[in-house]
Amino acid sequence: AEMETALRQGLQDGQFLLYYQAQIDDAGCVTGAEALVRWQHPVRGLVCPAEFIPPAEVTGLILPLGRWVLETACAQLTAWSSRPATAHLTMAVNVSARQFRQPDFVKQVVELLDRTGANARKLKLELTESMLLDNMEEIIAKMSALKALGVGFSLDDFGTGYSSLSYLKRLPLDQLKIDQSFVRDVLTDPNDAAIVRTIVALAQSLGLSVIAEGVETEPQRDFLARNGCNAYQGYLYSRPLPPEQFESLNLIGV
Ligand code: G
Ligand code: G
Ligand code: MN
Ligand code: NA
Repeated sequence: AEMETALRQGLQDGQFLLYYQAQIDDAGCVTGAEALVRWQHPVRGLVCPAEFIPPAEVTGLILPLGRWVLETACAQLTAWSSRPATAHLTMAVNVSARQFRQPDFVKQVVELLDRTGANARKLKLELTESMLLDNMEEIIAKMSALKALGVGFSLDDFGTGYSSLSYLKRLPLDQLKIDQSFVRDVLTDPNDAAIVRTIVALAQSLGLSVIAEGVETEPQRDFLARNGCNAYQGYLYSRPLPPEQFESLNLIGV
């Protein structure tokens, strides 16, 4: 209850902010960013999402918070579009289960794309496996409606849940995102190496791109590249950064 009050107050007082983590292509260029929410609490300091996303989900405050995240990320996308150095950047936004299940979620996205003037083709929504398990028809309908506008979909934390091939085939996805738990020990744990190869093969057979998260070292990146990964995200390239610092990265090439 204390947390709920604090979250409510935080939303009212504008205590939330977005950090941006670079996404890198095979050539080493920054192609876009993942927006990651932070809570700048007046007393607690900078609070990580692991601490406040779960209670925000339980209390339903994830709905106004999620709307704020999407709107802020879209406004940033529009700002980037207007400058040559950043015009090519895409924006990945995490969407929580409860947020996506709202009956009017598609309408909300349409309205905020309108309001911010963001290019839908540069917006990518990150969904997780667990949230896609029930009500398949409704999920596909929502995803298809957004896809028709140009919005892309990436399946986050991939490999940590359970997705059958036939099930994945039905979803209008664009990308699988290899969970960082598999990337961490990919060079020393043969099981993780096998999982990574399997995810890449799965993505290829479904015609999807594949991004690895949590890439921290050059050898990890090389392993991933050798095994058919197309894109990378992790501390090797950049930590999640406030917008001004993100914009001062070398956005053209590494
Ligand atoms: O930001 P960090 O790098 O600590 O992310 C921790 C977790 O919080 C990740 O699982 C990420 O998906 C989640 N997360 C970060 N930002 C958002 C957000 O805006 N919305 C939702 N639903 N989850 C987020
Ligand atoms: O949405 P998701 O749960 O995937 O969020 C990514 C999380 O991983 C965030 O908490 C982000 O800060 C963290 N992260 C991003 N890159 C790295 C990395 O290279 N190493 C580690 N350990 N964590 C990372
Ligand atoms: Mn994510
Ligand atoms: Na993830």
